[in-house]
Amino acid sequence: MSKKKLKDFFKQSISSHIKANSGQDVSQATEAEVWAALSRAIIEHVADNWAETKKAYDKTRQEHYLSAEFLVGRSTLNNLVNLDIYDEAKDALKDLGFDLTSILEEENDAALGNGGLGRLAACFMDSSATLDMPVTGYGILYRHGLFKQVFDNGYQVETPDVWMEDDFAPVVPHRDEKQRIELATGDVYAVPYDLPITGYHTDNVNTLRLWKAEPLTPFDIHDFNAGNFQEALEEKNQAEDIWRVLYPNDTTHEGKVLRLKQQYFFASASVKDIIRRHKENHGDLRTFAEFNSLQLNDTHPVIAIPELIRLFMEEGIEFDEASEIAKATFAYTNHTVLAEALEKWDINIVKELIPNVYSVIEKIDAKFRAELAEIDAHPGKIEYMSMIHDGQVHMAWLASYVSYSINGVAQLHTDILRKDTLHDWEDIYPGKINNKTNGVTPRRWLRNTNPELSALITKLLGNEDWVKHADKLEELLPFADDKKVLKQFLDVKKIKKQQLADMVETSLGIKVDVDAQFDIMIKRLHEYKRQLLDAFYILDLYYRIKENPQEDWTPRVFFFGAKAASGYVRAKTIIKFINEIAELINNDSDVNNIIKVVFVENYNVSKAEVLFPAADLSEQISMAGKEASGTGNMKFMMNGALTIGTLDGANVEINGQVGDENMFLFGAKEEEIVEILPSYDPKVPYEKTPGLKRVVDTLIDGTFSDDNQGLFQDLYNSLMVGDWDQADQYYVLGDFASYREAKDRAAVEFNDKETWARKAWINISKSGVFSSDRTIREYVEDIWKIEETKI
Ligand code: 7GP
Repeated sequence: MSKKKLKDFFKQSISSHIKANSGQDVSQATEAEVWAALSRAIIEHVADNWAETKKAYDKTRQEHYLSAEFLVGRSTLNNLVNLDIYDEAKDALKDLGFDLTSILEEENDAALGNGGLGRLAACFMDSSATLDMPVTGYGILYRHGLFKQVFDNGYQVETPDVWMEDDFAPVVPHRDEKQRIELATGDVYAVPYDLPITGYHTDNVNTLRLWKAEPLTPFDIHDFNAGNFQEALEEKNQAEDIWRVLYPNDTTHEGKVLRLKQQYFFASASVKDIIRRHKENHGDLRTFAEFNSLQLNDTHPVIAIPELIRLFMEEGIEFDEASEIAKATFAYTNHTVLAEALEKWDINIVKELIPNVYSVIEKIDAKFRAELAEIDAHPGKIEYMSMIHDGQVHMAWLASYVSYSINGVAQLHTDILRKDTLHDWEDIYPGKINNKTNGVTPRRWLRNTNPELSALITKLLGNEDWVKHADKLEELLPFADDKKVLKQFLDVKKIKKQQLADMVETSLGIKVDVDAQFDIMIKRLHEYKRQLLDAFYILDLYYRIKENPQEDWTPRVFFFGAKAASGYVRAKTIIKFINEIAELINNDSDVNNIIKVVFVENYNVSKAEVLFPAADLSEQISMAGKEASGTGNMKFMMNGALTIGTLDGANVEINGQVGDENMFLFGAKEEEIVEILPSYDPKVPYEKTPGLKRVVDTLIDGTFSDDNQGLFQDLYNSLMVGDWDQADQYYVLGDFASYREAKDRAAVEFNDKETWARKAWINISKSGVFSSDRTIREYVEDIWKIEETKI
């Protein structure tokens, strides 16, 4: 289509969608209505290709990515750039009297995920489509995504995320493809809503299929006519509870049941959908594994395994054959070695909610035990590794047994899975565990969030090929010695810092100096990630500046963004502690012209898009061995920030790319931690590291107030009281001295702008391997065995 035709198409399509939706002329429409109409126009624009893509994929071997989370964020800008129709849409809107940039601001984030694992799934969707790979995502269309965080007197308060109250225009329902889901509490329908996933400069349009639950009957007419309105709606409410909220609080029995219900609901609906398509396209169920593979994104969808076997048995296939098909179909990704994240379900909950599925799990368990007995495995080992023991169903073990592939998400993480978390599986099934180091999509995280840096890169490389072939970024390396280019990079960085500064000033009323070093830590709040270590550093720095105000301190702004799980009290205490430190520092005129602390409220994908490009220093400071990979580390690197980090997760691989001289490494290594912890006494660094006692004691000496709730005392105790496996189990005090040395050094080095820019430039040049395109190619070749299927 010519540019003129495209623009006319958008004008016409947007106008008629608005008319159809509101009965009004486009000139009367609100910006939110225009955004919705634009979303529909995009769907209209891709509809034919979308249908054709589905057809093409149905003829070939396909991958199905099952995930309880897809943290997609906004879609519209991404679609416009991918489809190469940004300018036409912009011009069309201009003619209609609207400004595209402000229309795009109307889009709410689809926050259908918590953090790393969910955002990774979204990046994988983008890369799969871009590479023309037959991959379909399956998840849940949560009515309320991850909670909205507000701060009240520095405390995190959770409020509902009302992102789709006015409907969600970018998805289309397929009611004819609904599935009936069998639950002991009453069957429900699963209705699919499809989000088109465009790829960068390709005609293929992939699908993210998100399920909503509906009651079998809309309401009970007899109850209603009898005046029992509540009762009449009970079935409807029960069904809607299933998709009401991402991760209901599962500390109660009811919460646990609901969560298992969600998992089974979307796993069953997806498996049924995949079986339906297979039968329609290939007829014979026995060829299922030849044409389909299902990737389990952590343990949440693992219940799909017994469900698939159960459905095959319903079709007359014997258990043994059905389970062999399952073994050739499923692959499992592990995203964390934290013990509490390896999901287990009480037998009774599973039995009561999905009795027919439970009996299949029993069969799998028996088969597994028999197979292990045959190879003379130790009975104790068999018991430990079995799916059902200690009154619980062990989802990670179920996945590990049945899946033909188990993968970790960075080399170090995979090594730890092999030698530790899953070492029994590695013994018995050597080769099953493999590594797929994470990646991030350079479309969203560089091209679209940092158009200024992208333009510079494109100018230097002569074209935009790097957006699809991120390895080409390496050709930027020679410019590391080009002073003019480094100056241009610094100019871009300043623009991005100004944009963040503006956001912070508007939303929080805090003014920051864009010439200061922007030191940013954004990720979920967890003790192992050690936001507390950063907080202690900042507080220590505050005291040092107070003592020596005339020293030549580098101006710095410390940014945080983090949500804590609503039931995770200690994480919420850390948020309060940081907010207290921010209050103290930002209001102290002795220091607030040198340092400031900004805790960005309600950190989400859209805020991340402003934060990553503005960073000078990227905080990746987890205790070594705990962060499976990290993906924020990669987004910072691509945008030219230097990493301060431990040798953990993918930091190890970043270090492999840029070398020690282009990042700030500190802290105990994973193999050292293993040696140190058994005899570690946090009181030793507490007493011996100058300045450390002073900051730790602020938790109990009245410097800060938690309104007498004992929260800070508990945080203090977590560091200082108990044996090695209780006190400071994330080695915050142990690593403090080394962290302070590294961060002080990073502050001094920042003053040499050109050297800093050179190092940042090397980081950008070396970031290509962290494109999720590379990751997806590895999944495709080693696990999925699917082929590029271009329409
Ligand atoms: C995260 C890991 O913590 C992070 O290191 C990794 O980069 C990311 O997955 C993607 O692989 N894990 C989770 O989000 C997670 O385990 C628990 O969620 C349900």
